[in-house]
Amino acid sequence: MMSYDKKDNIPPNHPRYESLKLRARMVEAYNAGLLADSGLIAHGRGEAFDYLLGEKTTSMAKKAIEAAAAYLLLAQNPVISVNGNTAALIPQEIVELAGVIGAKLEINLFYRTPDRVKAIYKVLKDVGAEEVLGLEENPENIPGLRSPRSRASKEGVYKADVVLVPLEDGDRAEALVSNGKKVLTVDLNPLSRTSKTATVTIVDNLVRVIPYLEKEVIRLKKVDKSQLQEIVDSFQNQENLQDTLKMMIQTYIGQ
Ligand code: PTJ
Repeated sequence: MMSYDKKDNIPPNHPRYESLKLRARMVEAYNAGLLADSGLIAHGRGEAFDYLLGEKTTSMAKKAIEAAAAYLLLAQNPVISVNGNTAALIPQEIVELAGVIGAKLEINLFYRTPDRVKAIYKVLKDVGAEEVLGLEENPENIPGLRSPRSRASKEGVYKADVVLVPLEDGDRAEALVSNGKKVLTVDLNPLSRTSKTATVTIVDNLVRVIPYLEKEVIRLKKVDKSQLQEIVDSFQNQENLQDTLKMMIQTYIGQ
């Protein structure tokens, strides 16, 4: 296989160094059997939106991250759902975040194959995950869904009150919300059905979000529950999405 995409071949002074490094990581993850082929396409779509964000965490995203941290700290049963893109981009960070919150980790794949589940499980274990759900032979199902994404671990997503689902598909986001769960998502596309459906949408790159979210969780652990509740109550997802979209359009037309 040609090695043009290997991280080592990207000159550090290349103007798109960081973006190309991430791309190379995704190709490696695909070759290692972690990522769905559609995961590469999804990543490319994300890159385009990230370009419009200026590849930085906006003030709107910071607000959404604060709200997500508050939701996670108020939750009785918080769960982090892990797909191929998440495992490829930030395995260590997602495991650390789960530890800081006391959240469960559950593998949930749209393009589910036994080999991909095994590969993702191994990556999470290798970076220190203690328990990883989503491998059960007889899982529960989320009512209203027919794809493999209807799978939900009895001790995980099925009984969760708050679920962090980065790069979620629209049907599942809708089904989770309809089943009474608070859905926190990370999606660079503010127009996606998932973005519009979720309780909190963080429009930012997952690689920037998760370390920032961990810091916010640590900061907000020191404040009392009434303050966390205020953060949650004052967050308006639709308004936040509209402000983000306005910012992207202004970037595009150069204002
Ligand atoms: O691993 P699987 O089998 O569960 O499959 C995962 C993918 C992502 C392939 C699957 O869920 C899928 O097809 O997703 P979609 O419908 O293409 O949606 C992916 C969304 O994530 C798009 O709106 C992208 O803009 C966005 N996105 C891509 N990369 C990132 C991202 N958002 C945040 N950070 C990223 N790095």
